[in-house]
Parts: sequence; C-alpha cells; structure tokens
Amino acid sequence: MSSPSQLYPKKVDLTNCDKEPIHILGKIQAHGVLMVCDSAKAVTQHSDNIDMIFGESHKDILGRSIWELFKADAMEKIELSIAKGKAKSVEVKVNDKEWLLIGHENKGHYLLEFEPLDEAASALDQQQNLSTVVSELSEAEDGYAMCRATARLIKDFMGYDRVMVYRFDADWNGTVVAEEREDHLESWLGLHYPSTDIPQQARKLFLSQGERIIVDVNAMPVPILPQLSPIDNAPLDLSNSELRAASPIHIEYLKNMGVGGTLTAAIVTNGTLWGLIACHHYSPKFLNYHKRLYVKFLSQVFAAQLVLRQSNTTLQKINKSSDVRSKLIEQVSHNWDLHGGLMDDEVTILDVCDASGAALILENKISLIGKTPSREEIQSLIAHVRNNIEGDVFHTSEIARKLPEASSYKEMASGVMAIFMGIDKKRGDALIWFKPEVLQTVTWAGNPDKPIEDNGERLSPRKSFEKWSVEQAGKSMPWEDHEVAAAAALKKSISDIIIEKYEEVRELNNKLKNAYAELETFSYSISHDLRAPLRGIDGFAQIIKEDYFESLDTYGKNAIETIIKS
Ligand code: BLA
Repeated sequence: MSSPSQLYPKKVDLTNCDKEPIHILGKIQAHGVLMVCDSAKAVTQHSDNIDMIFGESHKDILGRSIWELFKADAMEKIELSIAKGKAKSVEVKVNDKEWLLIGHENKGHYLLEFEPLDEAASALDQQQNLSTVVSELSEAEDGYAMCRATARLIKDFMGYDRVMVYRFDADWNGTVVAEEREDHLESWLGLHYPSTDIPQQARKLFLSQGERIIVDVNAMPVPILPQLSPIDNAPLDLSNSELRAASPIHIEYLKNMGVGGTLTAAIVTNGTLWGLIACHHYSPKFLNYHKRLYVKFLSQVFAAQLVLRQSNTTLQKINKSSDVRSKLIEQVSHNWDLHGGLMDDEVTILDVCDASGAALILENKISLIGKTPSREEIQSLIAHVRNNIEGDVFHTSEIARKLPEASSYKEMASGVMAIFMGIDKKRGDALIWFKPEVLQTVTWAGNPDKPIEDNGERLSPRKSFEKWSVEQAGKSMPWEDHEVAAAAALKKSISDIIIEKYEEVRELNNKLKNAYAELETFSYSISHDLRAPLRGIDGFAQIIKEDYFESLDTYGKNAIETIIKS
C-alpha cells in the first residue's frame, strides 16, 4: 500500500496544495464497505474490506454478477438504491447483518456503499427538533444569535464535543462566529483560520456534497481494488461518495488539533459557501446517514433564514437610502448644480452610506466633504479606480494593498468606494466615498503565515494552534451590500441627470446653430436686397455729377459728393 509520502510529492506547498485530487485518492473510510459494478451489474472494484459483508465466503468477487452475491430480497433493494430518481438509501440484510446501503451512479459506475445500520431518529423526534429549530431561529435577535442557536441545537441533537459556526471572508479566510462546547474544552470562538486550511478543491467538493463525516481520524483508510477502474481505466471518482477517505494532509491537520472524528456541513447562501458548521469529537464518532442528512437539512434551514434576515435588513437600508437619493436629486434639480446639490445642502452624499469623507469630481472641479485625501491624491486614486473598476461600483476596504501610495492616507481612507457618472468615463466624472482605517487585533489559530511545516521528509500542516495575535492595519470596515447597491443606484440617477442636462445643452446648441444659420441667411439677403437700390442711387448720382454738375449751386454740388462718398 502506498504511504502518504508516496502519495504526496515532497514539494507540497501553498501553490500546489489546492491541486491535490482529493476526489480520486482511491480509499474509503474503514467503517464502511464499497462495491462498484458496471451497467451489467458485474463487480468492477471493491474496498479491501469486503469480508466485512461476506465473511470469508466471497473473497474473489471481481467480475462476478451481484445477482450471485446477494439474495433476491436484498437485490430488489439494491436495484432500488441505484435506480435513477428513487430512494438512495435502503436497509439490507446480508449474512444476518443489517446494513444501510447508499447507492449512486457516476459515469457508468454504480457505487454501493454499505454503512453499519444504526438506530435512526423517529420521524416525530425529527419533526419536533425541526420545529424547535425554526422557532429559535426566527426568535433570534440578529445573525450572531442565529449562529449561536444553530450551534447549540446541533450539539444537543447530535452530541459532538464541539460545534462551531465558521464564516468565510472574501479571501476565504474564516472565523469561528459561534461555538458550543463541552465545558472542559478551551474556547475557539473568534479565532481566525487562513484560507489554506480548506483549499479551493475541498471547498468545491464540499459545496456540491453539502455534508461530510470523518468517523475516525486515526483509522487506516481502506484501499479500493483494483486502483484503476476496468470500465474507463481511470481512478474511481468518489466525488459523491459518503465513504470517501479524507486527504492525509487534512487528517494530519485534525490529528494536530487532537480531534478524533468530525462532521462538517456547508452553509450555502445564494449559491456560494457562506461558511460551515464544523462539529468535532475528541474520540471516533459515527452518525448514521439519516442523521447526517438531518444536519445538512438544518444547515440549509439556517442558511435560508440567514438569507431572509439579511435581505430584510438590506431592504430596509435600501429603502432608507432611496429616500436620501430622492432628496439629493431634488436638491440637484433645483438649479442644476451637482456640486452644490450633492455636497453642500441639507442632505449630502455622506448620507448615502456609512462613510467619513467623500469627493465629487465633475467638469474638472473637485469638491470635498468630511475627511478625505488631498485633491492631488484623489486625482491619482481616480486613475487607479478607472483601470480597476469592474461593473458599476468599485469598492475595497484595503486600498493600499493594490495602490501602495494610498498607505500615506490610510488613517482617513483605507476603504474606498467609487462610481463614474455621465457619458464619458474617460473624462473621470466620479463620486468617491472613504472609510477610515480600523485598527484591529486579529487572533489566528496558529501562525497564519506558516500553515505548513517542513519536517525534513515532507511538508505537513502546522502543528501548533497556539493563539497568534496580529495587529491588522490599513483596513476599514467592509462596504456592506446595501451601501454598494445605494452607490449603484445613485450612479444611475446622477447619470440620468447629467445625460438629461447634456441633452438640454445639446438642444440649446442646436437651437443656437439654427439661429446662427438664420442670421447668416438674413444678413446675406439683406446685403443682397440693399445692394441693388444702392447701386441705382450711386449710378444716378454719378450721372448728375458728370452731366449736370456745373448747373448746381454749391449746396447741390456738396450734396452729390456726399451721396457718392456714402
Ligand atoms: C479540508 N479543512 C478541510 C475541511 C475543513 C477544514 C472544515 C473540510 C472537512 C471535510 O471535508 O471533512 C478546516 N476545520 C477546518 C478549520 C476548522 C475546522 C479551519 O474545524 C476550524 C475550526 N489543510 C491545511 C493545509 C492544507 C490542507 C496547509 O491545513 C493543504 C496544504 C488541506 N483541508 C485540506 C484538504 C482538505 C481539507 C486537502 C480536503 C479533505 C478531504 O476532503 O479529503
């Protein structure tokens, strides 16, 4: 059998740890048994502990039809477990032993996973539990209280030593936001863990499966034989397997934490992983499939309630900001003065969100309000934002991370949110809001910069989870969804105003052009119409001068000279 050091290249580091193909590691956990067959129901692979089901009687079952291996009544149930769209778990009895069989199909492979049958909770109990969950969640006063209630209920129902609600941040680092634990255990509440503890392929698999148990961290995983499937000559895909053995790196991590068994359930909101419910037991712990599904269901109920509550809060805030927006537009429309109407009136753009300073850049003029960087710094910031904006709103709570020069004004503006307005983004008419730096002490479980240790032979997860405090600088409070939504809505309203104003100016321009054209025609016709009689006057005056000049008195002579000169 291959040892972990054979499975893992020596050079496991943070750049390739997220490439480990955890769905095809070729092993299952030791508490269950796996059989795989093809569409003709001939056994193609099985776990190396098949004797747990058949004893010594069926040692060599590869290639044999499962009809030969199971009695007719068991076969009926097996057929049911792998039939599409039917119940996936069935109870079967083989050699006087009862099993829970969970079946599924994956690319022409029929996976039969046998787990020990354990007493399932009664439907009535489950219903009562569920009603407790729903009422506790709806009574909770805020999101944190909901997390606490969920952790407590799952601990009560399932009996793990420690149950945590773990929330991911935007960079996939995570924090324990609620915890229920046995009294003798040290608290992990509020501890931060780096994103590398749960690499991206693990998060992806987890998101699709929703729940996963590791029964005994210290048990040897059981290999699947043969290693390559004769159906497609590839390692067996265990993505949807209940028994899939965990990656040795993760097992080592759990051992370093002193954990004996885990159950983890995904908290999914709007299609993404919001966080996890992580249950730890300090000795091995098996929870049957139905109870696991129940935990999965509870975490779905929790996620749905969370989304509902967040949407309600967001909606309330959006409504409030919509009033602010209407007032701003009204102010601007009074005398078409954006600078005055947005920055220097009863309501200002600072009321749109929770910002401590803001700037308006419009028609090459910059107006400032509250605490802001200087005009020159804002000009340079605008250029950065213009190159990095995706969608309608740019926002970051750590501007200096991408724009190092911004660290000189991080105290007043670590957080930046910006929108461009009007027709010409290149001209850079923009609104920018600032949030100040919030210095925080973040406590990590172990040194987050060294999630991996080099023990000479190969690299392994960190061994120490000793609290590690780091002063966090250069970061503001985050921009909440409703603030970003308010900025986007304001962008639209102001752009409309600017476009309206632009249209108005264009119309005036057209009118002016027409007026000029008319004036030109007018003056042309005037000059044309006047020229003819003038030429007549001039001609006749010339005749008088040439033929009758001497018969005129001095006054008449002067008059003729004046007509010709004029
Ligand atoms: C998986 N790591 C996980 C999972 C969790 C954590 C919850 C999924 C669990 C599961 O699928 O059963 C991490 N567990 C935590 C954290 C807490 C907790 C943070 O209880 C906090 C309270 N792990 C490392 C390093 C690597 C790593 C350095 O620490 C990689 C180099 C890998 N973690 C890793 C892998 C998996 C994992 C590969 C997937 C395990 C599997 O499904 O096979």
